[in-house]
Amino acid sequence: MKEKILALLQNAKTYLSGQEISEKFGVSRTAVWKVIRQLENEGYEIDAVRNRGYRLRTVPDILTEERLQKCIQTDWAGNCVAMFEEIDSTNNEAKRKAEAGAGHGTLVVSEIQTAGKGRRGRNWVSAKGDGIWMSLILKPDIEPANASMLTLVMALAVVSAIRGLTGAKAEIKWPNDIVLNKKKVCGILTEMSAEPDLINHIVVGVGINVHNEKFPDDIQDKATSIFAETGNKITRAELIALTLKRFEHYYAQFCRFQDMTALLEEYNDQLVNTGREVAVLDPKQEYRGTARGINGRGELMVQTEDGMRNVASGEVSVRGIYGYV
Ligand code: BT5
Repeated sequence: MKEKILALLQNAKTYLSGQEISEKFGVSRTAVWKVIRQLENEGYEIDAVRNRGYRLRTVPDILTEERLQKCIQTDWAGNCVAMFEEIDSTNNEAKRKAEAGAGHGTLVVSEIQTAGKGRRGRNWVSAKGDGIWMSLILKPDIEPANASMLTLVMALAVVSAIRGLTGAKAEIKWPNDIVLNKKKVCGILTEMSAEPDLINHIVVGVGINVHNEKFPDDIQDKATSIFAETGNKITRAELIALTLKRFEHYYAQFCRFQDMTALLEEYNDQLVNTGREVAVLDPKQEYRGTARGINGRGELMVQTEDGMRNVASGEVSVRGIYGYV
């Protein structure tokens, strides 16, 4: 009954009275009212006006396996989707799946993460319904030393997808953040299981804040969402599908040389750090300089008083001297 009433509301051009709905389906008006309440609890916004009836105002952005499968049009990325209502971390689940034999291109998505994680054990805020929390399993034939560059490849894909869907100028903050108006809208976490010269699997985790209107106090100065910056209510399934499509494109380019050579120009065009004063938080010794873009190895080139230094991701963090970027 719920699906039928929903379809009726979706197709209606104007208000539908409770009487009309109850007569159409031969159910009581109380039953209709109960369904309306149920839909509201699921996130549908329904105007109820005396003497006129009900009108559907907004449809929630519900993420389901079927919806994703419909939207995803790729050769291999996301060819198999595992969707969860709740999981500790999609990266952890993807690793478990990869160890159990899941193949290249398998995608894990969850509505909530109870232990979403960033780099070095940091926390990743992953509230329900607000964002995209997903992880892609890769089993590439590349050297383990080149794997960290896949974070940069995914960053290009996310930037391209956000720009494609919203027109907003998303930019990359090297190595693993995407920013909108200099605030963090996405973080990427790449994890690998490998032998000294053989990759078992790689998991590229992507967290994108889509609908969030507020964030916890400790990150609200630097975190943002697509909705907060653009006012656009995009559909998460579409953003996931476009990100995967773009990832396939950039990944093929990356695989040609197993590095960033073929993507250098495009990457540096999207890089927010270029020309900015940065602090390189090297555990051995922190230093400052001016960011000059990445090289073919995906390292950030930083001009310091003592000359150019190439900063490899993984070991260090880079912060803007005058703010987060
Ligand atoms: C990252 O780490 O930015 C990588 C985040 C990857 C998250 C995805 S979600 C799907 C998959 N499954 C996972 O468990 N993880 C991946 P890092 O550069 O270390 O940044 C972490 C820092 O970003 C935190 O310490 C906070 O300061 C901030 N932060 C936490 N949650 C945030 C959010 N939702 N939006 C923006 N910033 C956030």
